[in-house]
Amino acid sequence: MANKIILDCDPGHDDAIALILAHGNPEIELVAVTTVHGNQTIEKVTRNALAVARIAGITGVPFAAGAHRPLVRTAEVAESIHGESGLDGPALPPPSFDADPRHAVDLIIDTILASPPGTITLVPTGALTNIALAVRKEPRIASLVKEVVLMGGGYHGGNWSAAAEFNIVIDPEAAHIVFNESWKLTMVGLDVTHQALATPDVVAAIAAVGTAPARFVVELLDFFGRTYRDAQGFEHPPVHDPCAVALVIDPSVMTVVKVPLNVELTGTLTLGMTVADFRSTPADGCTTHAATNLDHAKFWALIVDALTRIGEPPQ
Ligand SMILES: [Ca+2]
Repeated sequence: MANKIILDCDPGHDDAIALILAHGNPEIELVAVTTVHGNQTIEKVTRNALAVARIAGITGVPFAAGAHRPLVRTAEVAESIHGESGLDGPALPPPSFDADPRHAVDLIIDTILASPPGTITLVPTGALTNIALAVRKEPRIASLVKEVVLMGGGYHGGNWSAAAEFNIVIDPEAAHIVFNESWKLTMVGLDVTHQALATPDVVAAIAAVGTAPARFVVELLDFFGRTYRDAQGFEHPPVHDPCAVALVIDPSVMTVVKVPLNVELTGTLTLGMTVADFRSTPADGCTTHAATNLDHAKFWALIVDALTRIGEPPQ
């Protein structure tokens, strides 16, 4: 039986690839897509999500816009990485359907309450604002979801500060709520995603699929590669967000360890740091996990496989 997921995202080049992977992989049933401020404004990332839906041929799945800013902090976007549109590089078609009229928080809650307990996995790949608001509005979802598998954080270091990763540091209070809930949570952080590099052989394998969605991904990776080289000194870009989807598809794609995790809210140098306590065996009540090592070949094979299955969707 396919894993039902709600993808809560801020497309974003790597979010777009996460969406394509979730749609194209038969182990995943995409039951809702929600958007959150982050890589760009909520208006832009929602438009981008709908454009990706059209390119990838995603239909019959509700898409809803969520929080336009963090719980406490001023909104901050990642234009240096994702450009003015949030998805610079390829041409973006107008959407083929409208966003769901509900707020993302309500779509998340409605979807979980309408599903059998333990069947929905939340996959956040942006700031955790919507997820935090959802569990505050409807606390029952904490025990009703199967688990939370999120892209964000990292125990070795940051990318938006020395200590903190972008998704966490732009809304650290929301992340603190989500990391301290009772649900099973797995942090797919920079420790793993910085291994998910789109090397030239990877880009060639995607290009060889030869379809419009594959060309779209190649154009995304071309822009993303340039900004990651210029802004962060990477030779090849780390493609973060599909790693979280890949873990839901196939746990053998990475190593995961149970470890106490928390989010720093008061550090002057370490705000938004995800602190992992590796000193001893976690207590029985520990529900947090961290991904550590990625199988690079297996991960990228999933992306190529998803694109192959998607083929040429009718436009
Ligand atoms: Ca993202």
